[in-house]
Amino acid sequence: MRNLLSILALLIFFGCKLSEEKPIIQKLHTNWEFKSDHDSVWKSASVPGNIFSDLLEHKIIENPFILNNEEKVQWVSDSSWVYKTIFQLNKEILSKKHIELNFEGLDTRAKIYINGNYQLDTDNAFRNYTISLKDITIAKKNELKIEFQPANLINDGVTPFENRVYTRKAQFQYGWDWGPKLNTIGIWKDVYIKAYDILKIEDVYVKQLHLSDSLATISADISINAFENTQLFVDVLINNSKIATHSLDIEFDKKTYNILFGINNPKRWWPHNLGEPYLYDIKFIIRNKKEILDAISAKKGLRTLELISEKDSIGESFYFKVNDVPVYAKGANYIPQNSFQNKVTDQHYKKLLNDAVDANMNMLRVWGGGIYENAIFYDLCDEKGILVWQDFMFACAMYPGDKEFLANVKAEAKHQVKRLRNHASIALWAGNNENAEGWKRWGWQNGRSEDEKKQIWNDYLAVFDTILPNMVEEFSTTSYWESSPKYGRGNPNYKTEGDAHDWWVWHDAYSFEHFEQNVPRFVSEFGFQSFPTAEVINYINQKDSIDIHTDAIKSHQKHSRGFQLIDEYMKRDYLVPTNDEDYVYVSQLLQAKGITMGIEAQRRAKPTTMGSLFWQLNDCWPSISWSSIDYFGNWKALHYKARKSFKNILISTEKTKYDYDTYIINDSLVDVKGTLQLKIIDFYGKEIWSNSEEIIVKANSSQKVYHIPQVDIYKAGYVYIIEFNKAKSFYYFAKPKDLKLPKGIIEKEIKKTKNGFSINLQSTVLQKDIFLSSKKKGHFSDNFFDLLPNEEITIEFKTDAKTLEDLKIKTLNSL
Ligand code: BMA
Repeated sequence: MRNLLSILALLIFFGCKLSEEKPIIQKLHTNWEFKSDHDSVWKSASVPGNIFSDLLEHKIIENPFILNNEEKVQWVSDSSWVYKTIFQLNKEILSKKHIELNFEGLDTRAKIYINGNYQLDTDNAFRNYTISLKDITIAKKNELKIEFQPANLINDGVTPFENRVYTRKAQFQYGWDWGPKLNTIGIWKDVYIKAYDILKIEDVYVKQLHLSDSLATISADISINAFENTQLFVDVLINNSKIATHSLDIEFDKKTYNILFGINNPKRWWPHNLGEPYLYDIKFIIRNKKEILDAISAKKGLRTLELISEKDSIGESFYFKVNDVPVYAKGANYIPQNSFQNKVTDQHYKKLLNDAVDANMNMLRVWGGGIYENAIFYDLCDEKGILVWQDFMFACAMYPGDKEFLANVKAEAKHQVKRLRNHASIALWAGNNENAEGWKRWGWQNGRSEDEKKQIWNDYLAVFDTILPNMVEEFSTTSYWESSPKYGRGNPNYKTEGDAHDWWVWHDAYSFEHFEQNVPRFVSEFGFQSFPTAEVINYINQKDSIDIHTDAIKSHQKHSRGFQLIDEYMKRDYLVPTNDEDYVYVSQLLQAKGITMGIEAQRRAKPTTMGSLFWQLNDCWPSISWSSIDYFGNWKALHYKARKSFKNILISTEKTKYDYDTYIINDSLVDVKGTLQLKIIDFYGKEIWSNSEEIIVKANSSQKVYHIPQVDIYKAGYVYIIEFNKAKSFYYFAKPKDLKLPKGIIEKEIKKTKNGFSINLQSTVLQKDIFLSSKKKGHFSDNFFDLLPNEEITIEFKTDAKTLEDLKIKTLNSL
């Protein structure tokens, strides 16, 4: 029906009868079977998918995400596997002059056979492969067979590195400090037939040549693969209206045709916290007088965007300029959402990226040990106005530099840069994660000869200083950054130049206060772990109640000092609970406290500092990790508190030598006027001191707006409340463990609403870090918040549940 309607619309549009002759696409996702290479029995398989999912489906392995099962399934990655399917080509396809078979992603080293005849070897999960079926006799029924080598294939590479670096696939699957070792093989992306007669469009590059308020000049490079010389037309449509028709002299072979057009009074694309992320729908239809031969469209956001990295009085800047405005980047590092990519649904992408926007994040870094993400990820980032810092997929290692490897990397980079270049959200291509820091600082050079070291560094430069920047330059207009971070924290310049990974806290066990004393220019990683919510813990253990001392939980903590560090830091700031449920709650508060201290110190340092991306947004399996959202999508305390610290208008107070200094950080692009209201109260609501002042906070700035001296006040029992327009902040003068929080009842009233429940809370005393929880699946509009004495607060709980009898309320007061 929809097809019919669009054909009808086109008929009306062209005012003549145009039939559609676009290439025919037939997905090959059915009839798949698999077996290990030494087995004789074939079993049904899902495509796209991977070997673990298929084995799990047939109950040959146990769920590796629960208990200690991960270790039981390691044999899977040591085996060779074969997949096959029988496919039929219908008459229409068979009648076409050109028939090709496309693989969007094979993981990884495989041999492809059609009807028993060898076709192709593959060795890069990040590239696509095409086989022309033109010269192969294609019967109506055909067998496609793919033989995969073991995922853990030991490579006989010339340089002695970790095994993973020799195979171009997701590196985290070999095990990471937040992820299991579940190294997959399989057909992980679409497989399809494409059939056509005269031509197909390969690609369109919609390039913005010039952008002003009155005009955008756009150039479109349309790559066409044609099989005859012919005269055709291209119609250009913007937001479904035809703006131009050009004639094209199409020549045999792969060629690129350039079309220029303009958009008057263009609307710009903005990160969502600064404006509307407006997208133009731009479509190109290639046709002759009778029929449409192919069409391609792109959603295009018009904006200027560049990384500004230039020498200044401090060292070297690192910030992003969007539409000529320096933009403070707020967000997190993103890792793959599952060890098994086939389990990640569109819904997962939508939810996670909504969660990022809800937490006022305007940038995500797609970290280099994962994957180049699916199209939907970038489409949603475009739509939602989230900037993407895109790493190439290289992390924490030195990589080979032989000819074959370099050619493979070059093809991968070309493919990925071209694939993502139309996205308004792409802000940066970065070469790798911590490879340079590791080489210079982590002892990787130990025990190697001078020649060997020279060779390894030259190989590094070949990839990250030559091939990757060249590919980015040749195929896009995006900025390139060689390695994140620019300097390791052993180098004194780490604070004054480029981006930094601030792991003094956590890895080096420095206090959270170190975030305030040492603020780099752009913090592209800093993080702290916490336990996930009860749902995840109970799933790992397959139990009904929280137990964090099981072997299963231990096997889901991948950082060797993880538990010890959480405990050590908790002792510094909190009273350490003895029961597991409370411990989990405080671990989340601890993580949120540390990371928001970092975010706020970094934002106060604007414009010297221009970015805060914490480590890490999400999890790839149920685990104890640095994430702010757990494997099941539940927000930890950090996500709720980061949402406040990332607001466009933030009030933030810092203790200095003699004072408490209050700043207002205004990320919006207008000056903001208002009344600054300040008061200190005790935990029973008695006012100790108050003041107010009219102020103006400059656009896009961080401004010190008030200070009070450190007079002798009752630090354990007072809270400092600062309000400015709708913004509000609470500052405590003592560490949580030293606060004298009163015991007091929280009155609650629960009402059923259309989308769940509304929960009304009040108390006669200050209640710190109220945590609402229920076993019912749902989302609280706020959580881990403070409630002031005699104030009312209403929280919405969005859920499909019909009742809410098990609502639990925890506070720091009640521990
Ligand atoms: C950073 C990342 C990851 C790692 C994380 C936590 O350095 O780049 O490699 O998982 O730290 O240790």
